Amino acid sequence: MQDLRIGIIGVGVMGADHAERVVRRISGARLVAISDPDLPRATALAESLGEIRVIEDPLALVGDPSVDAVIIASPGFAHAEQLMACLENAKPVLCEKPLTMDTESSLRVVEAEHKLGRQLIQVGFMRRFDPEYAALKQLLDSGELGRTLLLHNVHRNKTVSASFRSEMIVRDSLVHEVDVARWLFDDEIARITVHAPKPTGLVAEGVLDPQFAVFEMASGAIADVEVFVNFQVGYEVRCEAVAEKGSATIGLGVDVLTRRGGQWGGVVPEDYRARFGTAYDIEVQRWVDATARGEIDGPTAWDGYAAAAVCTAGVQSLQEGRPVEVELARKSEVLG
Ligand code: ISE
Repeated sequence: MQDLRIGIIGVGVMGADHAERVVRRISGARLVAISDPDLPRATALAESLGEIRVIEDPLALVGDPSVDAVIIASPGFAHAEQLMACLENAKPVLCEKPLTMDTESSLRVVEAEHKLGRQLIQVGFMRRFDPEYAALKQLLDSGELGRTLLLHNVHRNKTVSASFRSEMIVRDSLVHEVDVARWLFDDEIARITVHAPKPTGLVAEGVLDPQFAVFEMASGAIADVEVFVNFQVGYEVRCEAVAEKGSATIGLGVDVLTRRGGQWGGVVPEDYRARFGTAYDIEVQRWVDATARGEIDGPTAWDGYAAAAVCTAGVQSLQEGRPVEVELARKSEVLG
């Protein structure tokens, strides 16, 4: 079996992390090309990782015959065009979240893939591959705790760049918990309310951080999420599921407890690369293995579309200060 020849579009923080991952930790795959508008950055990365081509135009990378499959790690606004190019060239693609920035373009991507009659798109909702989340999902699905009624989620970043505005907190950060809730409950989110509590004074005027979201699932279950992207301390992601006969919590960060200098404690990871490093490794390895079989093995384009629809309603809720119904096409009508 030939190695899968991978091209990566966008080598900022996440794309560079994936490039290193593919080169050093993933079997059955080889990084052959990268593309980024910041040419010096792309060139430096390519040189540091070995014999990797830099292809300036991302669409040329997709069409290049030396590339079998693509990882998209460019900013969300570029995804729609790049995903369409992957579909036109029949190239399997692992696309970082969000699938696209709005519901309409996400639905167009779902429809275009459906027309091809073959699933080529997997969305990078990496929490599904984190061993703790996977164990939580297995426990809830086993029915041991009875039916799951509530989810309490916490999602905190140490800091984000100054360009990260209120809407991005919904589309770029909260979107992870949108997927977690849909996945753990195996249900759609019918209604979303995003509250803007008193904002931290440590961000620019007008940025609504933290945010507190409530998802009402179609079945009536509820999930709440605190998203706080300028928490200052470090990266913290937790989820507690409350079920009929018990609760289960993951992400407590109690890996190694130390005692020294009259104090005890552990380490709060700096960012998602540290916290979800294993999840990313598992995600990419499983995507590579599934691609070799002509399949995908993770969140689908539909999952990306559903998350985009929830986030669109979430942004509206944040702006209008009221609960907003999620408008989702009927899956059976779109996918037959
Ligand atoms: C970033 O894009 C991620 O995906 C991280 O997991 C999330 O914590 C962060 O808020 C996003 O900006």
